[in-house]
Amino acid sequence: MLTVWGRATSSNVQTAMWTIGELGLAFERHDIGHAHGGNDTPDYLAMNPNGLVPTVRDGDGAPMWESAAIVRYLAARYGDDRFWPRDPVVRVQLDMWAEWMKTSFGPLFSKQVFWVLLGRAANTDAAAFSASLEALKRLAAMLDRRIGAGPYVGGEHLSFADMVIGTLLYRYYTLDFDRAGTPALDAYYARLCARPSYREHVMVSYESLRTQP
Ligand SMILES: N[C@@H](CCC(=O)N[C@@H](CS)C(=O)NCC(=O)O)C(=O)O
Repeated sequence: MLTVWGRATSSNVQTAMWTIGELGLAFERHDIGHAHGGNDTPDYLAMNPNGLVPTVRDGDGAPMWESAAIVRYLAARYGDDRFWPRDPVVRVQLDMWAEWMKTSFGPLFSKQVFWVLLGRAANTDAAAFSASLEALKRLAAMLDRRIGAGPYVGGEHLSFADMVIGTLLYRYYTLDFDRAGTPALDAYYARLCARPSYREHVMVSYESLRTQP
């Protein structure tokens, strides 16, 4: 049994939860963070000194944090060779895109677009926002070319890389802003939306984040 600490509205919690859902693992999740609080207690900080969510424990194993590390652990431990290719030569071609999402597309979109549009980011300068949208268009076009015919990031089969890459697309496609024309990425997102685990764990309203602390 996996125990997950983290609110359903957190994109990083969603990444972990979607993975758990796709792998069909048993879990219990506790709402922690933002309006729920609970991530600044001594007990929580002993598990995760960052005071962030998610934190995950597998049985009575040591607590894990950093959502992408959690995805890799779950995939390596419970996924088959398609979800977590055992061959490092194959796996790195997926992992570099997962890492790219966490370090390039993800921070740009979340910090410079998502939180700005939700009215929660300090940087709302119009020129800076427009530059961020142009930069995001270039990254979206890169991802569009990678996806190509897909159907998934690694080609024929869903993998751990989709968990890291696909989560933010829900916010990306449901917010109203000027996006790049990316037919392959659009089709990929539509395929994710057809997956029950994506619908359950990722397609979660973020409206409460506009107002809650
Ligand atoms: N790099 C970390 C980032 C974790 C993170 O920033 N979590 C956010 C939510 S997405 C958080 O804990 N925010 C404070 C809160 O929810 O109270 C990861 O991928 O897990």
